[in-house]
Amino acid sequence: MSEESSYIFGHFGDDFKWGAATASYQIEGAWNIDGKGQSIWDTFAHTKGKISDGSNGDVAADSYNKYEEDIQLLKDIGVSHYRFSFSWPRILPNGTEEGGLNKKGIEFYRKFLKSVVDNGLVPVATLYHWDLPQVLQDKGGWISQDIVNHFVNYARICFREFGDIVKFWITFNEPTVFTFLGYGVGTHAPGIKDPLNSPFKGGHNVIKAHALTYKLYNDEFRKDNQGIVGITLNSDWYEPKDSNSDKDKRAADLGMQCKLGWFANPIFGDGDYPQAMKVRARSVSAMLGFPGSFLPQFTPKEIELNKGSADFFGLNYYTSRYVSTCQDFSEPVTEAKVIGIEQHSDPSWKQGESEWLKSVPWGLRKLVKWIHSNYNAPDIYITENGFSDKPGIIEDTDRCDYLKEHLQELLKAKTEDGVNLKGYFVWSLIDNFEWNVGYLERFGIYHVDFEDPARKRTAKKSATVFSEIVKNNGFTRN
Ligand code: GBH
Repeated sequence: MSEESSYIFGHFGDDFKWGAATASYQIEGAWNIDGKGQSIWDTFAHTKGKISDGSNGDVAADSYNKYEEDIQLLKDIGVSHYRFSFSWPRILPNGTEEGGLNKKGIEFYRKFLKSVVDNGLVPVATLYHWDLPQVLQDKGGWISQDIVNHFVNYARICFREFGDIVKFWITFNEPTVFTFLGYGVGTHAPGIKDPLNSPFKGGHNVIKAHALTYKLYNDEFRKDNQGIVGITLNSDWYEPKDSNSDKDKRAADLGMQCKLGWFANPIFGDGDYPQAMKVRARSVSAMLGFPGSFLPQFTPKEIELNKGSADFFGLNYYTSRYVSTCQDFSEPVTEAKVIGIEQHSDPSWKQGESEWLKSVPWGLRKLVKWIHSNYNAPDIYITENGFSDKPGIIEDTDRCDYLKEHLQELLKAKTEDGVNLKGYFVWSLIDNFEWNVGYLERFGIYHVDFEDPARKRTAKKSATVFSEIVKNNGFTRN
């Protein structure tokens, strides 16, 4: 089952963008400072038993106060782009403009953005990296129809307040994750367990909100601001367990369609859910006595709006799986069971500190090729890619290998397969609050000491290794 890989030299091209990524709740802290409203992650992390180490993001890496240091770290590694996210409740504590705009929140982000550009860096803003205002969750969150307009209005405020500086926008980070883990499995905020219904209802609203936000930018902002707007989707690569088995091949394809295609096909494909996913949803619904289908339907007008509603494809990639079919619906019902795949991994794959994370560099090359050929060769930015280890590791050899090997595969995808790869953002700039596992798993190329009130940052070995690749814009003989 193993795949061969060779080492190549070469560079990514003159216009390739290098960056590092973070997200508001994972780094900012200042959860109740300067008028910020509560988010679903504040609520969730403050609920006993939800976070493995009992921690929360109240202070996190304290980037609310230390963003200038973070910006210096970006300069130190020589990247040109900083992917960060806006905290919706810091801008709109009550979720909507009628509920009051938080001037101090806007001021904070303007100060931050000014510092980013004054330091010669390009800001890449994610509008939604999971920290929904709690007040909107109290009204149903992503399951409620109303969320669509609330999101578009929030986006309008961000375009209006920051659009002169921010030219690179990502509407959503990983909708499959926040809908499925938040509303299906319940291991992420808001912690709802309803695997057969809510994630797809929520996802439907996410796609509508995304498409309307894209239209909004086109109608009201693009002419003056000249930016680009896209979305970040994540997927594992699914490889047939037995490459000679048609059944396994069908399972792997179904996996790709239901995982990546769920959001990618409406936005980058024909505007609708993938045919295979619609069929699967109907048969699972029938089997489990769910009337009709748990997968909602778009109207023809919505399909038109979805189609082509992104200037680029943001991709987060971490790992891959071998897959075969699965007909098991026993509790707990997982995303894989709903899709109908059984996942397998190879014991030779290097294991991260996160149970789910196994290093499979060739999977990334196959994945971007798949996107290239299925969705008409979009511009692709890798908006996240990274590896976890235990707290306190500075000589992070495994992460160094992971980054080098994944960038090798991307270089092949770009130079040998002709994939339109435009940039790469490492996850993450600094150690941070890793959602339901708190501070137990670390993704930073800079270490953060969470025991230290000063939240001291220290470069790991991977910061140096990554910075060398950035400097060479790839891999050179020397
Ligand atoms: C990204 O998600 C996020 O965008 C980022 O915020 C995060 O810090 C980073 O990755 C590292 O995790 O608990 O076994 O059910 C990556 C995709 C999907 C990976 C959910 C972890 C949970 C697996 N994630 N998955 S499990």
